[in-house]
Amino acid sequence: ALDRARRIQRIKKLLVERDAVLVAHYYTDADLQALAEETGGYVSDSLDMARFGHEHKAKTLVVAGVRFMGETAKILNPEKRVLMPTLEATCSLDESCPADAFGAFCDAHPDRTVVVYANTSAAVKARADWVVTSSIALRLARHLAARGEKILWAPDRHLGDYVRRESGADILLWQGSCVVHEEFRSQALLDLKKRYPDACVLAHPESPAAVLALADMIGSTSAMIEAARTRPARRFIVATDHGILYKMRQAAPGKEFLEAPTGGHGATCKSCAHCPWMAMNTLATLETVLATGGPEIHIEESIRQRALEPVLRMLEFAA
Ligand code: CIZ
Ligand code: SF4
Repeated sequence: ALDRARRIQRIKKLLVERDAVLVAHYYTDADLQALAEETGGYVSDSLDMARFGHEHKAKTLVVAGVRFMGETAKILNPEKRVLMPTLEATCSLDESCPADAFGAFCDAHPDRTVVVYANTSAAVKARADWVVTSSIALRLARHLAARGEKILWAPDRHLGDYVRRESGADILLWQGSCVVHEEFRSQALLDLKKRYPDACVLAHPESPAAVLALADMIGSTSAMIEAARTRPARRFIVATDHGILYKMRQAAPGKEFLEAPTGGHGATCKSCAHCPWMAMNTLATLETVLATGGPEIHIEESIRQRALEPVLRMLEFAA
């Protein structure tokens, strides 16, 4: 405990010395989220992390999350130094969608507007017409469908399928999925709902359709936190990475949060939903990156410039 306190003090001191600001995702450890909040940094979803990092005056951005979040920060801020506690923190969606294979898929469907999720590499974004996060996915699909555009959607098939069902848009799907949300089990969720009939079920659209069918509310991480705060229920069942509970409890003190049941193949704990890559962000790796100045995110300039267009389009559309 003493070690932890000393480490936190050192990180706070290094953030000041390095003119650095810490931006953390909702799925990272509570310690890191608290540190970001206490040091003038920010905790949010990938869209708001990008916005905050872009608008903040610090010369160095420290991104606690997964690699695509650091890359998005660098795409938007080439003049800033973007550090991450580890570059090994990838994402199963990003990994499912290599740029070469994705480029060939796009080439085979030239009549479709290419929409990629933020959870992709800079090289995949460079091939896209639009980048989206889950907070604006449905709204963008409706917007494009209203203009008569057909969509190629990558990489999350559950999110894409959900957006297709809700919007009625013509969507061709890449077959990626999130290892965390894919683990939620509909039958076990049904059993839990029977045990707690008063509970309100909040689900992230990266979850399978059978899970979404049991949800009272489906939305992005930020929308789920807002629902926890504003819905009258006293008890909630939460189907997304359990890192979000830190912010939910803060936003809705006194309410009770239960984790939606998983298949029991959690990478970091047997039955919890927690992203193994988000879990690589620790106080120790954060301290090291601040002390040593690395690892740092670099993106080839031609790729960065091409990726910047759809990222800016996203920010403008979201505004
Ligand atoms: O599942 C993820 O990685 C999410 C929800 C990212 C985001 O948009 O914040
Ligand atoms: Fe990727 Fe899923 Fe982890 Fe999010 S929770 S970073 S979508 S693997």
